[in-house]
Amino acid sequence: MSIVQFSIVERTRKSPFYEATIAAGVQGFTVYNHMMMPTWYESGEADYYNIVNNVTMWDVAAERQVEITGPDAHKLVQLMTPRNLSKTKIGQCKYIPVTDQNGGLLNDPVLLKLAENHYWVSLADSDILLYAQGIALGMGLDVTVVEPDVSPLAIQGPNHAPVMAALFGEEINKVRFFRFVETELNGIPLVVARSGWSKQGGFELYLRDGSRGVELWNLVAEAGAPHGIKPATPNSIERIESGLLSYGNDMTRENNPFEIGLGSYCDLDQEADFYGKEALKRIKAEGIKQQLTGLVIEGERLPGNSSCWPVSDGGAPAGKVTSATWSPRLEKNIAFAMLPMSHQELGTKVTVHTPDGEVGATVHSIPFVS
Ligand code: THG
Repeated sequence: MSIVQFSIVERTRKSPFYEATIAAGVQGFTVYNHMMMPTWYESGEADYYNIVNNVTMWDVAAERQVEITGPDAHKLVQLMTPRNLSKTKIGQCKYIPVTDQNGGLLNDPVLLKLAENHYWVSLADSDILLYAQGIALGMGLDVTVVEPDVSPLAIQGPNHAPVMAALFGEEINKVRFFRFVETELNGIPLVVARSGWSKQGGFELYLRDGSRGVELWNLVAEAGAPHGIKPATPNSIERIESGLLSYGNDMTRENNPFEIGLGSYCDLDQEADFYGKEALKRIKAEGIKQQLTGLVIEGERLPGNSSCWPVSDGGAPAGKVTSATWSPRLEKNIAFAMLPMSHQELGTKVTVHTPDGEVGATVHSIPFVS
């Protein structure tokens, strides 16, 4: 039992749903975008079963938004990502790798287009507000870059539809994947998108008035109660099984989009300019040296959700594990690992150096469960 304590003071912010999550029995937090984010309720595995078997509600307010408005808003957003945004429609979400001048990944957010020259960039954990503001200042762009009072609450799981219908009416379930509508609930202003960081289906409710967080949480909990809704969080078991990547774990500034399987989101031939265009063209021409792949790790159930273990082959270093978990559905230890191109073939055998000793592992495709 560790006796280390983290001091949480004002600069580590609390979510508008914070009090509600405490009342709901949250047991763990992480810090994400300078905000406390819940990480588990009953246990990682019990939460996982609630997500994959029924329906859950998640405080993901820490997925903070960068709001970009003004005549040059589109230009600024496009400068930040290799994804081609020229055909993005109002009411559409897009998953956008954000790259620097070297093609290094700075974040992997979801972009929402609210109007012409009005965007939200829904962040993973890194300081993109300052990056966007820096580009705007340096380039003399006519934009406003702010963090708005917007906090997502996710409803995830196969049984999400009746909960959504109870809240918003049947029509809401016609919203397509990665599309959103602007609406309200008892006068609480919301953006409602079919999206979320699981592959179990569901929506995200972007709360546009932080003073009404507990009220929104309670409305969802009440509407969900007859359907057995449970509080949960972004869950590492579900997301590793499903192949969803975590910025800061499975990718950092040291990685380019091709290495982590996001090459299909990069249009290097588009007319528009973006940071990293020349670097990514060079990287693509030269070919990548390593790639994120799946691993099935032998032996007993691994302790907790761990990562960053060295990988070797015949005594020589051969990359590292970036995320690992026990998979209840496969009854195996599964992981993502950054391995050299020489070790990408499915079925390749390697050795993983866990804190409990060396174990064998086999290269596997991502996702593990689909
Ligand atoms: N929702 C919102 N903000 C977020 C996340 C989210 N910010 C942080 C983090 N998650 C960003 N990362 C991801 C990674 C994957 C997806 C969404 C956000 C995702 N990908 C789909 C997939 O892999 O199937 C589809 C992407 C596409 O085809 O465009 O959903 O979850 N608000």
